[in-house]
Amino acid sequence: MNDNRIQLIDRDITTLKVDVIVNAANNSLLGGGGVDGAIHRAAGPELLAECRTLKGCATGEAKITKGYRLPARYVIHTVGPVWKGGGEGEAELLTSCYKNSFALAAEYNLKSIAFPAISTGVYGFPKQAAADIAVRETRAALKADPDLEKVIMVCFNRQTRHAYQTALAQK
Ligand code: AR6
Repeated sequence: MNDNRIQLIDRDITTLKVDVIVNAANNSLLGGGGVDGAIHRAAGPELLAECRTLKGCATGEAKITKGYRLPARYVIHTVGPVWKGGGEGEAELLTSCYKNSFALAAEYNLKSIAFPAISTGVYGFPKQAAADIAVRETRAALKADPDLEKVIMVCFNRQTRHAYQTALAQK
C-alpha cells in the first residue's frame, strides 16, 4: 500500500513539477557537476546566492532552499558519502541523507518529493546497495507520514532503474 505512492521516472529531475526536488550536493553547497550542476543551471543564479548563505552542509545532513526558476517549489540539498569501500559508515551516512530529507519535507509540509540516486554517480556508491537504502527509507517515511502523497525516484540510467525495481520487488 505504501509502494503505491512511489514512482520511478527516467526524466531529468529539473523538469519535475513537484513540491521539492532533492539535490545530491557536495559539502560546499556551491554547485558542481552531475545532478547538482543541472539543478543550479535550471534554477538560475538566485539559487547559488541562497546557497552561499547556508555555509555548507555536513555529509549525511540536508538543507532547504527555494526552487527559483525550477518548476519545483523547493530544493533540499543533501550531501551523500563518497564510497570508500563500505567500511567508513557510508551506508549510515546515505541513510541519514534520506531521513533528513524526509524530515525537512515533513517540516515544510511538502507532499511530493523527487530524489536522484544520491551518491551513485561521481561519489561511486554501488547502485543496488544505494537503491535498497533509498527504498527502505522511503517506505519508512511513507508509513510514518500518511500526508506524504508522492515520492519519485529518478532513475536517469538503466542500471539505476533496474536497481530500484529490484529493491521494490523485495518486501
Ligand atoms: N536528473 C536526475 N538524475 C541525474 C541528473 C539529472 N539531471 N544528472 C545526473 N543524474 P551525481 P553524486 C544522476 O554524480 O554521486 C556533483 O559534482 C546520475 O546519473 O550527480 O552524489 C556534486 O557537486 C546518478 O544516478 O551525484 C558532488 O560533488 C545520480 O544522479 C558530487 O557530484 C547522482 O550522480 C555528488 O556525487
